[in-house]
Amino acid sequence: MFNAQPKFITSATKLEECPPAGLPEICFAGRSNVGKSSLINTLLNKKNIARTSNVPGKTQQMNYYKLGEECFFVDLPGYGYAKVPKKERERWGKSIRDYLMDRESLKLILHVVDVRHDPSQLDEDFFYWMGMNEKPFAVVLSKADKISRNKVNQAKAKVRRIMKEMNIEVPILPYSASSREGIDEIKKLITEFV
Ligand SMILES: Nc1nc2c(ncn2[C@@H]2O[C@H](COP(=O)(O)OP(=O)(O)O)[C@@H](O)[C@H]2O)c(=O)[nH]1
Ligand SMILES: [Mg+2]
Repeated sequence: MFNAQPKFITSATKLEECPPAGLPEICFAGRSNVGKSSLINTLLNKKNIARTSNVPGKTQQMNYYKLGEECFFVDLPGYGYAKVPKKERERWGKSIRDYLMDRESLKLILHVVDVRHDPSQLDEDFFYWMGMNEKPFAVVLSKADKISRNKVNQAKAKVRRIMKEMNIEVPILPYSASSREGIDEIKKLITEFV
């Protein structure tokens, strides 16, 4: 699957604009700038198929990538970027919610959190909401190269604690785009869900 030549398919601003449902989908969610697009590039061994940037909030659409005839990767718009006008944010919020709740071919949600920061209120709301709705999801702790192993383990324990309070048990996977640490575990998880 990961060896297939990936292709950019389309950008959708709402559920109705997504390609016809069929192939299993894996989506990448999380705040702006946490490394969602980088994760897609790293998984696909591409420098820049998914647009990465230093300018948070730039990816405002659901971007579809097709891996051979096997599955879609969907890069979701990042949330929590204050400089985006409120109306805009509300519109994406609704689009993302509709997508997450109603997209029948969605098999796994990878929620990306920057390992250096505690999950925000929005992250926690997201965990809770995914748990309540029994959605298949996992947490990816990105940028693990930026702090010590010890700190990474602490961050992982903290997220596990937050989840436990919500009665949620999901994989929590530290990873780094620059060292590729953790990438095999993420690939394995994706393969299990596709
Ligand atoms: N050091 C390091 N930088 C990363 C990692 N992942 C992403 N970045 C950087 O973080 C910034 C935001 O990444 P991007 O993938 O565009 O985030 P997105 O907004 O969530 O899609 C970019 O400058 C990336 O190069 C990582 O694992 N390690
Ligand atoms: Mg992005």
